[in-house]
Amino acid sequence: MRILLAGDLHLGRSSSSVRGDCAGHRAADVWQRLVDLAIEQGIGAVILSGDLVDQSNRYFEATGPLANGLQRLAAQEISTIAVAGNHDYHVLPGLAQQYADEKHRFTLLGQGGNWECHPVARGGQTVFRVVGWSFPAESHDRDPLDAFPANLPDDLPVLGLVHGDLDARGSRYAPLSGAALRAKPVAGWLLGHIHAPHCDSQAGAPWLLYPGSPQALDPGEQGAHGVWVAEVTPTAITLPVQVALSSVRYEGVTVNADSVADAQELRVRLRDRLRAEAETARQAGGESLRQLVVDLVIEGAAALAAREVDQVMEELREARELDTAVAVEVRKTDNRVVPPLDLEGLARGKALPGILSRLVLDLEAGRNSEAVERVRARARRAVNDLTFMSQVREGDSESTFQLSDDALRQSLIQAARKLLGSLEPTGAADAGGGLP
Ligand SMILES: [Mn+2]
Repeated sequence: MRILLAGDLHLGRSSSSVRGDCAGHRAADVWQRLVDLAIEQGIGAVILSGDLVDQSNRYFEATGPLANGLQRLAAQEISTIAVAGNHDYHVLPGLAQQYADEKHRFTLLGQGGNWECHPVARGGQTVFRVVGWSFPAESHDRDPLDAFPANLPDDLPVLGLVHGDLDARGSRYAPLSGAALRAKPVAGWLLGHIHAPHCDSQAGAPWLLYPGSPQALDPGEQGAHGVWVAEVTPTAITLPVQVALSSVRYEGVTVNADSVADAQELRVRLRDRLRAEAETARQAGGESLRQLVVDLVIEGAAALAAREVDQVMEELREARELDTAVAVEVRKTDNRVVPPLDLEGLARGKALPGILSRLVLDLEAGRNSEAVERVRARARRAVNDLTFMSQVREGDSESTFQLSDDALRQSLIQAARKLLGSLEPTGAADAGGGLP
């Protein structure tokens, strides 16, 4: 029997930061595509690892599509088995009562945080078992495995099913120990909670799968998103294989502008790169993929004024039709292009270019000169001020701007190099000659 594995649907949500109509990009849309796939591929059971519904306030948006999909699956004798996550611990038990009938064939396992083992049958014969645990409350700060059942029947393969935070000690969302998961007598673990897909397998231990949200929902969740298919044999459950289903893919793209001579050459280089990215995304994303959302970084040393680069970036962000394999939307750009500079030469001067060049050289070499210390303290203060203002405005003590010492140093180098490149050529006359 082939089984379909998924989690973190978050029905009620849709992909964020996508321009225009959200049709096709809603979690409800990917759920319909999941159901289509399960029927097309003759799947025996659909297993879902929690956070099916985004929040109780999405109840009305979520329940229609959920019931419809369950009915379409049930009509093909496909059962759906799920556990609850931290987002739907309060909504799912009610829905499970409603959808337990033959018309929906929906089973919620492990209610109230009590492990439950459930047989999955096909044609009247039990093929494998699912052992699952549901979130009993909004948060849960202990490892659910502490209460894992001691005696599981071992005549058939078992799939473990739980929503929680893998190897994140101190997490409020069911911290799971990877070592403990691998020590359990199951064929594999279907996990939920982390939206980026990740499959991990070690010889002699059950595989661990975070299927990821089938629809990419947030720019932080890069890569191909979809569902996973595994085969249940009499003795095992094979390593799951991803089937891409998301209509949106988020990606970070870094383009090097080294030796680009003018704005037109930069446009060509960016267009070629985005075309290549779109083609790669299309090949990995299958027929469902409609849109590639790109966060673009452009770096390198080029004899282009910063404002010329900024101008091209703005054109890209506003472009509606890029001639690519799938539609590309440039969501965000970061201009890190610096002018090619003779820093050593400039550093011999006494005026501003000389001072800035010495600062850049010290920062790049990791030397803690007096100037470096002063600039770093100023920058650190500015970051702290931003954090303070954000906390006051949002009343949220968690919204701090995390900036490591290294990231701060890199930002200062960027800023100083950009400033150097924007100085008038008269400043450059200060270079090298040691003029008074
Ligand atoms: Mn969750």
